[in-house]
Amino acid sequence: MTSLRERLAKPPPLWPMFSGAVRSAALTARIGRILGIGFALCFFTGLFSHYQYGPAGWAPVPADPAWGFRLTQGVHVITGIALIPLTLVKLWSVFPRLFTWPLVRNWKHALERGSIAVLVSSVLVELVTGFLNILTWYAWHWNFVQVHFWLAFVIAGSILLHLAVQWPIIIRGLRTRLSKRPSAAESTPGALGGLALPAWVPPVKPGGITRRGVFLAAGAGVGITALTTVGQSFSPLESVALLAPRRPSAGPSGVPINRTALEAKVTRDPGYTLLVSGPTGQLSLTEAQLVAMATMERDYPIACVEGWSASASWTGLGLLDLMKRVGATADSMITVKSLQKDGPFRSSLVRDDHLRTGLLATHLHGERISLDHGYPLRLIAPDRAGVLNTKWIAELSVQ
Ligand SMILES: Nc1nc2c(c(=O)[nH]1)N[C@H]1C(S)=C(S)[C@@H](COP(=O)(O)O)O[C@H]1N2
Ligand SMILES: [Mo]
Repeated sequence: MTSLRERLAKPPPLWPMFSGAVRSAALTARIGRILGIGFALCFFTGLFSHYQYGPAGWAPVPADPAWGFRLTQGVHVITGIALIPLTLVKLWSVFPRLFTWPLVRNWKHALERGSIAVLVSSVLVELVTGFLNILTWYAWHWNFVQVHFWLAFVIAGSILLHLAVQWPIIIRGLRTRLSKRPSAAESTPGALGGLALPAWVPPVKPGGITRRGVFLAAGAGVGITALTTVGQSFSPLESVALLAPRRPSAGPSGVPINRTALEAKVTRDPGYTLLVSGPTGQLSLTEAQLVAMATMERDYPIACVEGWSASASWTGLGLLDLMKRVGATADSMITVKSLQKDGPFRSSLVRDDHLRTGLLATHLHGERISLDHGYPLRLIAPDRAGVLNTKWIAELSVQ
């Protein structure tokens, strides 16, 4: 009779064994380094865009440069997409470690494995739901923005913990040449953790893809995904934006539509008037009056939180100029309400530099604005998330 202890010393008969010579600490550490840089870029651009999405009352609202949000949100989404193949390659490179035997050696090892489980699952949820969000497919009932935001901190914390725990192996891996022929001890799951090899580990099989080959293939994968999506916000590359959910020039007046009038249940109203109210009075303006007052021209891009963006040139009325006629000042807070009856984006608040620079647009690229772009009147401000640039304005009021 073999004791339980002896039986547990060896993995069960059908337990997966990995004997390839490609995976190694040198490869994993290098992929990890790029992944770390990618996550940092994605995290900080995401934080900034989150702030612009719902700015804290005490902090100033940036409005300069006009393309600021376009850049940060564009980088956030492109790095997020590029992180998907890179994460998969990283997971592939350490995959055999899932099957190290014994599964758990001691409480410290259990804790380490637990923290990896948290890291991997939160990264996968974040990347997959983020990607579905870009495709505007909300296949869940919870609030995407809140979950995406808080999960990012769980990931950041788990990455720092992971770095701290693995630091000696990472440093050793980075110091080992990628092209160096791996020894048996270097290329097995146990060896990745710096352990001596038990006798049951199969010998290394020669041949197959090299470490350098994996590294180049991963680089090509990331490069191709980035190149074929960056065109959704960088128009010179629009023609190769094969994987991008949106093209920056596909839509009325050469600008994409986020939500159409039909989706928002907004129709043309011949009797339309804009209601403007403030501390010193009320104004009611017809469409003809608004168009007659529209003399200001501005080049402000539209940049959606879902990643696409497009340059656009608008004509309209200065928001602050109009609001001053009902007693607003540059320090006021303005509520913009849409004709849209329901939906999360039917109103927004404007203050600070957005109030001073914002435009109530009647024309886009010299044409009367289309119903889908917010006819008869829409808000557009520089360096501001698309979602806050309310379309089909019905009412403006000073808070
Ligand atoms: N009333 C209203 N305004 C809205 C929206 C909306 O759903 N309803 N969508 C916003 C979003 S998410 C974006 S990205 C921009 C896009 O403007 P566009 O459709 O003219 O390109 O409009 C914003 N304004
Ligand atoms: Mo958007």
